[in-house]
Amino acid sequence: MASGTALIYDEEMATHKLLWSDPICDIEVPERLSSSYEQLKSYHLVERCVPVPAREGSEEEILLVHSLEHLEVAKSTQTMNEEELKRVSENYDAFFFHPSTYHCARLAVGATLQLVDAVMSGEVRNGIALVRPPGHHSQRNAANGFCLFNNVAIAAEYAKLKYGLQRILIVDWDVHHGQGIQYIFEEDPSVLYFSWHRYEHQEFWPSLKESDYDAVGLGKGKGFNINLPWNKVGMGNSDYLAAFFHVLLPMAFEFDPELVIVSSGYDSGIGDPEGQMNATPEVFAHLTHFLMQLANGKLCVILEGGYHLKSLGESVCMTVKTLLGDPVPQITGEMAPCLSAVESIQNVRAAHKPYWKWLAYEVPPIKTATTGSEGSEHFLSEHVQLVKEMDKTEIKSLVSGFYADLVEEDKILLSLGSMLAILDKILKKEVCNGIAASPTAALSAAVALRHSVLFGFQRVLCVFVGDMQITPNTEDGKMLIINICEKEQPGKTSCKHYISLNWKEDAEGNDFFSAVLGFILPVAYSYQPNLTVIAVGPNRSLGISGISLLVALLQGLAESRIVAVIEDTEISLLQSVAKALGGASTPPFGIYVPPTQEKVKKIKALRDQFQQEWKMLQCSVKDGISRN
Ligand code: Q9C
Ligand code: ZN
Repeated sequence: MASGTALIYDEEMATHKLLWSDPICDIEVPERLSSSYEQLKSYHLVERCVPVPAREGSEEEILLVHSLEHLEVAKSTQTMNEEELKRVSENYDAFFFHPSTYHCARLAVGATLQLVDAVMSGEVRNGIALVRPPGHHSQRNAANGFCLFNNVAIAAEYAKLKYGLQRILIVDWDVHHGQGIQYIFEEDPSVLYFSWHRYEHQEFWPSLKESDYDAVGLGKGKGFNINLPWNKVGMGNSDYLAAFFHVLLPMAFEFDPELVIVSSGYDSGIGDPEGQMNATPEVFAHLTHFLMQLANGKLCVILEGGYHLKSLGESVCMTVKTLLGDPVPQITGEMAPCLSAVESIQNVRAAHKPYWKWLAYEVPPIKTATTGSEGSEHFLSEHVQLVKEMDKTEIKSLVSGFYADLVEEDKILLSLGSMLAILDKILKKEVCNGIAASPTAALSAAVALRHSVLFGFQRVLCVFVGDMQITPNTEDGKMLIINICEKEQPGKTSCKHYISLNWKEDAEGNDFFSAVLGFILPVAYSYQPNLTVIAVGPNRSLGISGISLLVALLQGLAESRIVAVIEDTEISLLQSVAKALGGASTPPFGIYVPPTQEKVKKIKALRDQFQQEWKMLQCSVKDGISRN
């Protein structure tokens, strides 16, 4: 195995600096580079590394990731005066140009590629490149967040091209989200991108929705983008270690990269004014040590952010010492992750469950999804995950078409949004089931049915209790509706895929068993749905225990995928259904009351009517009906 650690440093890259006053950019100073290097010297680490010279990245290399237009704009700034530089800089979010910026940024790209070459050729085992400007925010056509060219993204493309690599892992431990890297590799399954970042529920820069845990990649790249948002400041050593243990490392080992590149920002370390985190420099020794176990040790560390000079320097030294193979220092602090960190970890694991084998069996069951909408406070528990609300335009676009004209009020639109957000979690298999309160259960159920069929489900079962004011068309067989209501609704006749079951639960006790077991379940099992929608509208003819029993038993179907939609006035019903979805046993029914003669007849009549079509209804041998 190759040995040695490369160190790439060129003081030229300290010439890029801010020429005017700008409180946003003034932390990205040349001393970040020079003082880190001095710190390495003082620990006698420089002399233990293999010096590798930087070079300018070629235009062709930059174009692996960036547009020609972006390259040309950057190139044109070399000869500009201060005023012109300032004007161009204002076109971007948090970037400044200096006449030497273009040259420095090309050196930063070239230094990164030199490191990739040194590691891939086996000249060294691993290494670090100290570069400025940093890269991970920069995008195909834009500078952003102190970054001009995306050094690490270019390095990954370069490694794929030059060494034919098929799996590269990028670990971005900078405290900011490297959205630039995410955008570049979003659809690329050959690059697994992991980033943790200060997020604070989208309050923290760059404040993007796509920095949240549910951005898992697109198309073929689904599952290969991992975002771990920190929703509180003050994350420390144990939070970072927990993130590695429970999110990154298992995925990394399953991915089995051929090369690991670190977007190594140290603004995630203690003392940094941007990050406001608490992790000490030693944690970077541990993180480095973990990553050295992958890709046969081929590890390239590329500097990104880090704005507290002392903390930055110490952390760089910890990283380099570990790359050199020195003993890993003891980690300090109480070894317990904070609640907010565990929540984030749980969310990203659930979001990635469909894509990673190790997670398929590992994820603690988040069984039920709901939104924070009205009523939901009554059934929150540890097994219930709160789903983010959608914004109105998003909901409108999803509801558009058939039912849009029925949505007059904002309240209704929002409740549909909640239901769709929950349904989405179920369809993505992030949760097993969900519960939504709705002012219009029939409309919500109709939208849920249509959405699931559009998603691609071939058979969706809907059990609707109460008056169903809207009845979707069930002719194509992709839906089967069983409407349990007191009286047959005028103008609606039962057919194979729409069955009206007129049933009024007995006031004394519970005779609903006979209908559930004698009719509903046999029909449902004959149908073999991919999803069950259970909805309760106005004038329900069943009690809470009857509906809970239904919910409990219908979990035997559709891999237990159920979405429950319940009128928002029914707080105790909501609570009871949420319990049943969580797996609690059904509440007691009281004294057993046998069904009346009339009801027995009704079930029998329905069985006779439908047992040709739904064969699990058969319970007597007559008329030659059987399996074939
Ligand atoms: N209100 C890196 O660490 N902050 N870049 C912008 C705008 C920009 C950080 C705040 C932070 C950029 C490489
Ligand atoms: Zn940063």
